[in-house]
Amino acid sequence: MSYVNEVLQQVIERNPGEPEFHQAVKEVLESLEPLLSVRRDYQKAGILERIVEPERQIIFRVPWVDDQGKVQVNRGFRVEFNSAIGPYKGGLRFHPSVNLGIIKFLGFEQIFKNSLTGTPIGGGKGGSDFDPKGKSDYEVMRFCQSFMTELFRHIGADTDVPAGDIGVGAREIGYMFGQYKRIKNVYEGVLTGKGLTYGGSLVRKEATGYGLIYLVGEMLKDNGKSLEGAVISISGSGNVAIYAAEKAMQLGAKVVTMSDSNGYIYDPEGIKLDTVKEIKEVNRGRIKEYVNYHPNAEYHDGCFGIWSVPCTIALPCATQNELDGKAAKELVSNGCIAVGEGANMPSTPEAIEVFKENNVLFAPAKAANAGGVATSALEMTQNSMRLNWSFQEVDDKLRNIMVNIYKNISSAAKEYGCEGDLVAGANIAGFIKVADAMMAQGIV
Ligand code: NDP
Ligand code: 2IT
Repeated sequence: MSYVNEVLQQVIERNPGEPEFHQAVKEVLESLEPLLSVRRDYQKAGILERIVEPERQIIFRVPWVDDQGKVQVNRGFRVEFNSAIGPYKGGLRFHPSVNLGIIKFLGFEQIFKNSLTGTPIGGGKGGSDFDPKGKSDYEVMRFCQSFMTELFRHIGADTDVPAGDIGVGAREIGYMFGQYKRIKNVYEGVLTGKGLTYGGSLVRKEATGYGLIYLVGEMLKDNGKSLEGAVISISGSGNVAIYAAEKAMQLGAKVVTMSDSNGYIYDPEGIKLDTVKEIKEVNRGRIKEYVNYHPNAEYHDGCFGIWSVPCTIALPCATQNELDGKAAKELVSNGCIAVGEGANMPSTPEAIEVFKENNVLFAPAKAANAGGVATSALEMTQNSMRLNWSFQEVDDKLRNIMVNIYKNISSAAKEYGCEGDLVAGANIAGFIKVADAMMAQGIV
C-alpha cells in the first residue's frame, strides 16, 4: 500500500463519523503523490501522520439563558491544528450543523490556505452548533460571552487568533472581543474581523469576496479570458457572496443569482446589490424578500437548482458540498467555463471530476478564498504595529497576495507534472512550506 493510502486508511479508522474531514484529507493527500515520490524524507519524518492529527482539540460546554429565561446548552469547539509556521489562525462558525468533523475539515484546509497566503499563520478553526438565526441581540451577546468565558484561556494574539466564518460577523466578534478583554485585562489583537473603531482593518469585511475575484481574474487572464461581460452565478448571500458580487460588478460582470439556505433568486437583468445588502446586512432577512423590491426577478425554493441557471462563471459562496456532480454537469452543458470556490469545499469530488474532464477552469477554495485570512494577517500586523493602513494600502496588498497565490499554485502544478490542475498546485504549494517548517522543528 502506498504511504498516502496507509495514512488515509488510518485517518478513516481513527476518526469515525467525520465524512467531511475524510473528504478534505483525501483530496490533499492524493494530490501530494508526485511530491512525495521525490521527497522520501517526509515519509521518514512521519510528516503525513503528524499533519493529519490536530495539535490540540478543545470541546466545551456553552451554557446561556434565553430571553424566556430558559437555560440553553450548546457545544463549543476549537481545533488547533498546526502551528509550524505561525500562531493558529482561522474562523469560528456558528451554525446548527457544526460538529467536530466539520471543524476538523475546516481546520485542516486552513493549514494549507494560510501557508499559501505567504503570511506567518498556522491553521485552526472553531465554532459552535449555536444557531444565531432568530435570536435577539442580547441572546447572541450572552451566548458569545459564555463561549469566550471558556475560549479565552486557549487563545491570544501570539497563540491562536480566531475570526469570523458562517454565522459570525462583526456583531459576534465585537461581543467576543469585549468579553476577552474583560476577563484577561489585555488589549490585544486576539480576534480579527474587528470593528474599525477598536482595531479592525479596512478591507477585512470585503476581503474574501474581493480576493476571490482577484484570483479568478488572474486565472481568466492567464487563459486569454476576462471578467468583463461574464455572466456570473453566485450562491450564498452572506459576507463572501456579497463582496464577490460587488467586485465582479465593478469589473464589468453581471451577477444573476444569489441564495440562502431556503432558496435562490434569479435576476436576468443583474442583481441589485444595494437591495441584497439592505435585506441581509441591515435587516438580517431572507433572500426571497428580493422579489418584493424587484418583481421581474424570480425566487425558487431549494438550493441545488441555482446551478441550472445559465452562466459563464460559477462562484459557490455558501457552504461545503453545495455543488454536486449533477449540478456540475448542468453548469458545463449551459456553457460555464470557470468556477471559483468562495466557500470552503463547496464542490463535491464528483463535481471537481466533471470540471476537470470538461476543461473548466477551476480555482479551489484554499487558494480562491484565501483573501479573507490573508487580510486577517494584515490586521494582526497593523495591531502589532499599533497603526492603521488606508483602504487603498490594504486592498493593494490583498491584490498582490492573490496574484502571487495564483502564480505559485500554477507553477507548482507545472513543476509536479500536472499543469493546469490548480487543485494539485494549491495542495502541493501550501503543503511544502508547512512540511519543511515541521522538518526543521524536529518530531513535535
Ligand atoms: P455568512 O454567514 O455571512 O453567509 C453564509 C451564506 O451561506 C448565507 O447566505 C447562508 O444562508 C448560506 N448557507 C450557510 N449554510 C448553508 C447551507 N447549509 N446550505 C445552503 N446555504 C447555506 O458566511 P460567510 O459568507 O462568511 O461564509 C460562506 C462560506 O465562505 C463558508 O463556506 C465559509 O467557510 C467560507 N469562507 C468565509 C470566509 C470569511 O472571511 N467570512 C473566508 C473564507 C471562506 P442562510 O442565511 O440561510 O444560513
Ligand atoms: O475560512 C476562512 O479562511 C475564514 N473563515 C477566515 C479565517 C480568518 O482567520 O480570517
